[in-house]
Amino acid sequence: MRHRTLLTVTAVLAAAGSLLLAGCGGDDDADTSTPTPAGTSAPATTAPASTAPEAASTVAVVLGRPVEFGITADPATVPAGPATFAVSNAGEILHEMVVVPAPDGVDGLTLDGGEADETGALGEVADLAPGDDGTLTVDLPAGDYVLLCNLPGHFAGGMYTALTVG
Ligand SMILES: [Cu+2]
Repeated sequence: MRHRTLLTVTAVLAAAGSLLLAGCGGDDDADTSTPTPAGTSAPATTAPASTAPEAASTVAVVLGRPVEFGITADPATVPAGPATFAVSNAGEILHEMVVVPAPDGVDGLTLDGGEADETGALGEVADLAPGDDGTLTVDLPAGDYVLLCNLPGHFAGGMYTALTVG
């Protein structure tokens, strides 16, 4: 009789323990399933300071505004020579900025399939997550350029803008 009571108590305690463990397990699952903000995206391309003389022009480039496939450059005309592009992604999806010579304008860059021909590109700030920014410093020969985002569908969606150098 006494033995059975002990067994019963033990069983009850075990059951309670299982419930507690199950409760804890549930909490743990909830905790681990909470997405941790991925702060792991690689730092944006940053040109070495040695390539950025004090006389470099600065062009502010904003991606993802006023529409998601929008891109603006301010100023849109700079003198030939070193220029630093300060690029920020104000949109809600991933974007990039590529500096492409475009002597024949944007139409001369368009490929079948809607992507842009990046031949001769001087550089890029790749894969900017929303809210991120990055810089690129390049030596710009005089000429006509297009700043564009060549992620799939973005260029075809109108994500380019002209830059005149010289
Ligand atoms: Cu884009």
